[in-house]
Amino acid sequence: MGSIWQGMQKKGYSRRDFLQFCGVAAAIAGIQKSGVAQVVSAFEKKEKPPVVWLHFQECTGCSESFIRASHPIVADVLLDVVNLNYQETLMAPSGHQAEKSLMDTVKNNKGKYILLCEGAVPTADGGVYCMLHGQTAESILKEIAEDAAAVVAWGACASFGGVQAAKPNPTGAVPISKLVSKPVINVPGCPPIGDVMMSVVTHLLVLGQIPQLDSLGRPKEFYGRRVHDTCYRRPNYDAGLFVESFDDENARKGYCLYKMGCRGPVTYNACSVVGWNEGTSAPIKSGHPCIGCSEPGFWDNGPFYQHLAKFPGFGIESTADTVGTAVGLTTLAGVAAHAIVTNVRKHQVIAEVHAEDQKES
Ligand code: FSX
Ligand code: SF4
Ligand code: F3S
Repeated sequence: MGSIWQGMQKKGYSRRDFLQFCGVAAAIAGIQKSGVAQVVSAFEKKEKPPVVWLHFQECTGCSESFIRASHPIVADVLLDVVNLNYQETLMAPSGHQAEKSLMDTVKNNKGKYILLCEGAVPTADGGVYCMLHGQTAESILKEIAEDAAAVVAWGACASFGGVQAAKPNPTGAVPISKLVSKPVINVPGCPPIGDVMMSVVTHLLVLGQIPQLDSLGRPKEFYGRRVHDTCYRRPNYDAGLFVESFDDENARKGYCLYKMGCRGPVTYNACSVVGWNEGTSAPIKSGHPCIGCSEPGFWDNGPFYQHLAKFPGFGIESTADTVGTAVGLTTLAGVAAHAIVTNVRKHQVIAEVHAEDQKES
């Protein structure tokens, strides 16, 4: 473990930081404590795995999320141990130098480099709506993906088309998987969670294999459960305690956002568990309903503030593979039906707890 430690020392990290790095790196790669040595030695491999990161139709929120992953030491070391040979927003070279860097990586590392993609790819009118150094995004993607060891699609756009593919999809935007003839690891969300992104890269580097994926190509480890299944507001849902408008008393009490359009019950993501900014918050924690940003076609599943009619499956054992992601919208009747089957006693108990909390604060 010498060279990582030496590198970190040069950057001013302490021994404690190093030990923290070892533990966190193992944890985010989904490896038991006993696998720490495996993680660190994988990070230390003499041959740094080449990585290229392509940007297509997107807002760069995925890059922003990645570089703000909440384990800065791991992110720092990760950026040190891979050869990030091409990333338009982070790389120093530009123009011909940047192009050369991309093409050299591909030519000299056939079958070894990892391709990370951000954004959807336009296919209408010969693909002219997104061009990089005189070439269409579509032709660049196909060329670079051809010899990649693994292909990752960051965000809703690269995974499912995102906002570009929303109706009427004027540029004919499609996800990466539509144009690439090998399995693509989809890491959706608009944007995806930085720590989840880093974990996926760490998993690829450390284990040298693709993580287990669900039927939509998402790593099961992070997309295996609905936002609703781990939501801290869930007891309120079960008790039929809902926010009725954004500034009402129930909103202040932190009641369930189902009636405000929350898509948590049909959305698979780790927001309630991992969150952003060292787990500080996530949409629901900030008082806004989930808009289902990790699901295909979420921009067209609106209006966002109209609630779902019903949704399949209640148990946390449900996955996208077993229950699907059918979304329907309804009038108040759907909510009334839910309220009727709600456990009334539970409702009273939780309401009392909220009242008690308020008295204390
Ligand atoms: Fe898409 Fe990435 Fe949404 Fe943006 O760049 S997933 S528009 S937040 O972040 O591609
Ligand atoms: Fe949480 Fe939304 Fe489910 Fe309510 S409907 S419990 S706010 S995920
Ligand atoms: Fe997206 Fe819903 Fe999480 S909107 S960020 S999947 S809470």
